[in-house]
Amino acid sequence: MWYEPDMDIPQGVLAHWLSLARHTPLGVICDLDGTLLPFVATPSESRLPPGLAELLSGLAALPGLSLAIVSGRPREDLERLLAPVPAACLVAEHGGWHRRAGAWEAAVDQQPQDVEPLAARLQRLAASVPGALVERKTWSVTFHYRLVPELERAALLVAVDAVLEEWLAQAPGFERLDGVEMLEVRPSRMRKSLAVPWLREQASTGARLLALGDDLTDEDVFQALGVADEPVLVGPPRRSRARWRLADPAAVAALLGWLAATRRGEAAAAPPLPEPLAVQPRSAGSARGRYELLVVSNRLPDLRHATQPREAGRTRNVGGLVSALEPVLGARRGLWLGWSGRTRAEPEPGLIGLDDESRPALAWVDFPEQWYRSYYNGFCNRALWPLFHTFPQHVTFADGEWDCYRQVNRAFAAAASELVASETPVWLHDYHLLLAAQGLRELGHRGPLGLFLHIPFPAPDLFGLLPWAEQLLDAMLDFDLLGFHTAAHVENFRHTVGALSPARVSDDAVEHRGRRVRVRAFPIGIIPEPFQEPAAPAVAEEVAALLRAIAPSRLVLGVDRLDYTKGIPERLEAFGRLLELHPEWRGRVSLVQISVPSRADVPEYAEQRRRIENTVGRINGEYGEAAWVPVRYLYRSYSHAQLTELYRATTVGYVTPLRDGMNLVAKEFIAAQEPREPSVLPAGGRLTDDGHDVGRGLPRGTHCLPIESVCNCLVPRTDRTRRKDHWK
Ligand code: ADQ
Repeated sequence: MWYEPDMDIPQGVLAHWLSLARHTPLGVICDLDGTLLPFVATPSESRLPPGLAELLSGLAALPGLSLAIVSGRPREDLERLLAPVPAACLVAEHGGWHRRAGAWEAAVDQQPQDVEPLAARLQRLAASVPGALVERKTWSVTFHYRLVPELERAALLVAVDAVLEEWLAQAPGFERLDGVEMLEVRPSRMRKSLAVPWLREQASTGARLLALGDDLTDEDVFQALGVADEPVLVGPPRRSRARWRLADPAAVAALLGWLAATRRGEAAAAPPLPEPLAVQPRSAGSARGRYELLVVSNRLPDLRHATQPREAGRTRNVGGLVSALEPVLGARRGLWLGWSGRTRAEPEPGLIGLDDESRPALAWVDFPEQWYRSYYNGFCNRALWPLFHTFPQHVTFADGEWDCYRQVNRAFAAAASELVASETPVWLHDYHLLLAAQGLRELGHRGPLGLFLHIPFPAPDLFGLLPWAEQLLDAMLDFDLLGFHTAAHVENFRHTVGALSPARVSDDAVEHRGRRVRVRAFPIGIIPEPFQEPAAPAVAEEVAALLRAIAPSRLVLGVDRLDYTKGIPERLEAFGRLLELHPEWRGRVSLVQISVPSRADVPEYAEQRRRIENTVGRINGEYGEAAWVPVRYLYRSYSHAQLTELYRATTVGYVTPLRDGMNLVAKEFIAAQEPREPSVLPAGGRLTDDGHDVGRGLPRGTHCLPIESVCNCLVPRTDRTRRKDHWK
């Protein structure tokens, strides 16, 4: 079943599909047999009807859209069937081959003859039973039994099982796959999901994917998709990773036709949309009660980049916060809710998406563009962020942005209360969600509510600059537990409550409206082990190449999100000053500054970027020589494996935030060091006894790091082992 012309399509569902249909770049991955074409008696009898060929050609020709037809069939079959659609990319043999612009490329390193002995044995079996058919592909062999009479099937399959079992026992690189009235033996690495990163690359950055498939081999594709993509199961309902369902190939053709018409700007009276399968939009009632802990953060961890399509297990997210939270979420049957990272033109948020197959289980909403502008770029990042980091000169207050912040917090509260029962603990994160406890209480939430603030909490005089200071503070006191990084932030909060609220402040709590709100410092840490693993050869070589490029210089390394709180221009200036005051280091030391792009559409961040680039240019112009570039500035993201290797190869780690909640780079840097031969992290003399302040850098108002500390660290590596006081 799908939404029939005479059925009411919920507005949310329609808006959701319209936003996908209009997205650019868009990738469409469509399975062939059972999805695009109905099954016929033997594969050779399949034909592409002229109407469908025309539809696909039209689709593939649309700007900003890439179409891939994915199949288990051999290349020749796809070439024959899809000849009328030359613009389609083809993926044959379950991802083993892909064709773009007429040329085939192999994705598998097995030798074609590896499977030959098995094919020969299956041929002998097939020869003895009418209707059985063996299909030989480059690296795999398929046994079809659709035409074998029912009575003879059982015996035949017992014999086939025995042959396969024996053969697979001595061929560890291969696996058996049971399809619809066929089974296949193929290299384990060969999966349709290989098409996902491939098509994503074709479609280019920011692509969303629509994937349609009917059988178990398509589940690989669904699994490899990200939260911004849409998997559609074709056929009767079953347990699937897909979030939507269409009845049959006719429904698929109707959907693709609607998609093409929508992109061309033609109006369609009755969109033939799929019905939701795993997603329980808005009613999310089926999820309620299933989870015992809900984590809410503004942004979900990035599924799309973290997906490992070849991994046999479930979809897995990577990253520090995810690694830290996954065990907690796993042990407590937890769910993580956040913004998908996608925006939509419509003024309402998208449906709540739910993927309980991923680890951790994820729920998400798409934001209207207006929310992104007014709430995220607006109130969060132009009011709260600079104010809480004590940069009043960057603060902008706007009534409309505050209203939007309240609206988004209410929406997060509403989504949370749809997803979990009212007794469930909810753990919210960061300055984006300061009002969410109030929203949840209004909706009758009775379970414990906690908030962890990842950024500093300011002193009362600064907090009091907010025109809505009392309202914000009052809403924060609806939490049961408020966590901050440091005791100083806790103190600031207590003083602010004392100054701006009638609540009673006691030792480690605030009493308000008959409730007790606990307020504590929980300095965030990292999980050090991943930063201690040896690098894979490719990663080691990449970093070695960078080192060769700056050789014979020593490496001073800065790694940050590009943010004015991180003190990047100040650090560059300090490095320039080092070269000015200590000419003996010219040609012998290089600063590599890696800045991951961040909030680039907020004017203060664009300005910060310009300032950094100008400073880099000036220093290089002033001191650079033909064979030596003083500062290498890399405006991009690196994997944690690459960063780890860089942290190790560095002479001096250069961490100089002007203000920070904690600073994970400093901790990662320390965790990555080889204890017997460590690099140095000058801490500006601000280490606390418990080490939590490591790398917090500058005293207030200082705009230049004491460069002597960097100079002192540029000693030969062997001497450094004796200077552990610099980094310990
Ligand atoms: P951030 O402001 O993002 O975090 P930080 O604590 O330094 O600051 O964490 C940055 C993370 O991004 C680190 O894990 C680092 O490896 C990664 N990163 C930085 N540059 C990168 C690059 N070029 N490529 C890839 N990864 C990069 C906020 C607060 C902090 C607080 C943390 C945790 O602002 O004060 O410590 O949350 O609570």
